[in-house]
Amino acid sequence: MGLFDFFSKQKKETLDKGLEKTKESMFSKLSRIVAGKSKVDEDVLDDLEEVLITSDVGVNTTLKIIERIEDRVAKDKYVSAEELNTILRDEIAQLLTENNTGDMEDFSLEGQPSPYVIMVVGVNGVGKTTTIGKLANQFKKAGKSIYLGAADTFRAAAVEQLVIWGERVGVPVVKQSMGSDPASVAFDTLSSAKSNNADVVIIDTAGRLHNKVGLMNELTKIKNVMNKIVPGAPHEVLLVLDGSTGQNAFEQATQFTAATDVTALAITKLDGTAKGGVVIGISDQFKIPVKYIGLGEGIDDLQVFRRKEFVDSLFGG
Ligand SMILES: Nc1nc2c(ncn2[C@@H]2O[C@H](COP(=O)(O)OP(=O)(O)OP(=O)(O)O)[C@@H](O)[C@H]2O)c(=O)[nH]1
Ligand SMILES: [Mg+2]
Repeated sequence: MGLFDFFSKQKKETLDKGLEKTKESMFSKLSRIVAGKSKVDEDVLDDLEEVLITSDVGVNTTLKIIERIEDRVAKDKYVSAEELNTILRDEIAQLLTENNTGDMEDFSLEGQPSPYVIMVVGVNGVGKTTTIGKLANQFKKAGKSIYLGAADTFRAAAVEQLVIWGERVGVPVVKQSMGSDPASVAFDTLSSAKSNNADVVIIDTAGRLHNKVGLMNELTKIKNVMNKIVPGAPHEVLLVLDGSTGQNAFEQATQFTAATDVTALAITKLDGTAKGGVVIGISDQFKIPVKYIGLGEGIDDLQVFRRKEFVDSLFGG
């Protein structure tokens, strides 16, 4: 087995293991609804609707999927119950593509401006800092030079946590004292990155969500400062959502997309939850690409989202 095969096998294992709970839950429910049935009929579709909703796909997206399957059943006249899994997989993969959540590019940053600036946002505890550490690790492995900016100045521990990740990955972290202006930290980080010809900058932000106006003002201020140093920055506003919170993640996405222009999503903590269906629903409701998924606390437990791999892993390849 070549090195490449070894790594792709390892990645598949991480994905399968991470999605295990969602898969088990969905799979067993699906098996139950088709058990003893020969074809996909109204009853099966009613049950399927319930399965998708209880798997946190969300009501709107579930109805969309059911409608598509209904159309397909109507067209094909007879669809056997065994085919349900395949059809479901096709329709979900198709839906993800239509929602801009296709296969995301890797960490090569081809054709991207340099430094490529990523601002990471999201409420407390969703996994922002951890995701930044994991991302920095992957960019570094891809041969990129990186600067991290500790613009979550709200808690001393937040700065400390990013510094620890910086040491672990071996990348510089720009910081100021606790309570300092986040925009000023962003300024310093981009300035250092620019004068050192860095390829990537990732900025951590505080997850406070007192109110939409306050959040919007703060994020706008950080963005304006970035744009002054690196025109066009931030190139990516990455919203981190905790997948294990299910419907709550939808709520957070609503609030953040109203406060700022979110360009990409990272959905974390898919391991240890049966709510992995949120990835499908959130992609469909917000039409923002799901770029990364978090599958554990370890440094290698972050993957670039690939729709086919995801769907295959969820429904058994
Ligand atoms: N199981 C699992 N845990 C994760 C994942 N991502 C993050 N965590 C854990 O979630 C907890 C919170 O992560 P942080 O990265 O500190 O979250 P944060 O958004 O930076 O939080 P604040 O700085 O408080 O706003 C930590 O214990 C992480 O190890 C994941 O994909 N899977
Ligand atoms: Mg943090």
